[in-house]
Amino acid sequence: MSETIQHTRREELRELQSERLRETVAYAYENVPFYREALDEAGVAPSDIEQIDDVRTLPFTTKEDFRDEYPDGLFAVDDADIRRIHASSGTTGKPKIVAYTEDDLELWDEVMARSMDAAGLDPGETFQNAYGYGLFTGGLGFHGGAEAFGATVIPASGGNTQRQVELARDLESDAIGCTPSYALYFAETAEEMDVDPRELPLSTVLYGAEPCTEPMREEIEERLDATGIENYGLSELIGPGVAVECHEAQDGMHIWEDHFYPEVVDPRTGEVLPEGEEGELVLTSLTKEALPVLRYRTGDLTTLTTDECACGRTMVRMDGVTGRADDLIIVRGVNLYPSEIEAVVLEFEAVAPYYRIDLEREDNLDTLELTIELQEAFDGDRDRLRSEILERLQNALSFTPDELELVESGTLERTEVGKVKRVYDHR
Ligand code: DLL
Repeated sequence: MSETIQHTRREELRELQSERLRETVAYAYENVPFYREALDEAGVAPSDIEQIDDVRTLPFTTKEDFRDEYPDGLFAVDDADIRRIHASSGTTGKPKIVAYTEDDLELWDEVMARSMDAAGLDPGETFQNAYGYGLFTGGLGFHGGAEAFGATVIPASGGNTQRQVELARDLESDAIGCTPSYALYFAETAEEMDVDPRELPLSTVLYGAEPCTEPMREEIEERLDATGIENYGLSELIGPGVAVECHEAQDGMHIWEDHFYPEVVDPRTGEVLPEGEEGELVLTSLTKEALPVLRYRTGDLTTLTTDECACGRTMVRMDGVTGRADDLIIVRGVNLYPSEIEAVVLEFEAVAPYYRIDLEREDNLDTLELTIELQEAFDGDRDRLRSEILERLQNALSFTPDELELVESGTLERTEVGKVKRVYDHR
């Protein structure tokens, strides 16, 4: 882990990326038949790759490729050189199996330790790791990184929330790592236990693994009186540790692009978009051994910027993920992402950060029902609030749900383990 690489001049970084891309493409071509065929078919030889922009000549790798090559068709090393296996948390179809050599695990520790530093943690502080341990990359990814960074790790894993509150209080955890929805559930559980979550020693929440809008972050920060730092990553590339916000600016996540090279493409045409335009994030690993990945279509929608960051780090930043290309809800011709609905409804103070979207099809017509939870303290006029929310949705998104239900605090199901599910498609 070095300060220097994080502050490298961009021209130098490009040189490093170019060199690493040349190596990665040659290595993948040599060791993974899948890539050899894909490159041959695209008419690209490893020797054609000279500098980092040549990445654009490479074919994409997709989620389907991972599924087709299940379980180990994309691995570039012998089984005996694999030290660890993880799997993606996909809810449908076969999981994506990913592998790590010893060097890959070291790399993972390094990028995660960097993330902890960017998040503003200090070595010696106590990190409560409430990401799930197991095949999911969240638990062990944060665990290794926190140890490498020099933190004291509490391997709490997901769930057991009352105990987690006690641990945070009694062991004086300085930071907690968990999904954003779990951070709120944690705060809620503390309140039920008559522990004021704001009084807990926690000063940083390293949240990630699922989308989190700005109002949701504010809610987390307010409820826990802590700084919320967003983390992004995916198993196919390594797990968490691909990108993280810096605590200095909290303004987009720095991508550790000396190891993961980002592009943003038009999700429909695959064309590379200029900086600042929103599209699908595509990532190429530059130093991975067991599982090199060329131009992986993440499905995650975001924007990139190389504008100067207040923290002085020079690495490109990505915006919070607005949605996944496959999360797009199309109802009666209107295209929407759940996060857009979330951002609008959470602007209302009376609304708690719990909602669900139910999609049905009646007589060949799609309908969307939105259920929103009210804050416990709300005792205002519900009908009025309802019409205000409907009006805001219509103005902001040109969309009105077929039904909008406001329910009491505590009604909607909480996610204690794993990723939150907000959209229920019954069509
Ligand atoms: O979720 C890795 C991770 C663990 C990241 C802990 C951050 C913290 P997967 O289970 O493979 O890996 O899921 C990857 O989750 O493609 C995104 O769709 C989503 N995702 C991850 N981080 C964010 C985020 C981990 N900050 C998939 N915002 C990704 C929105 C996120 N979506």
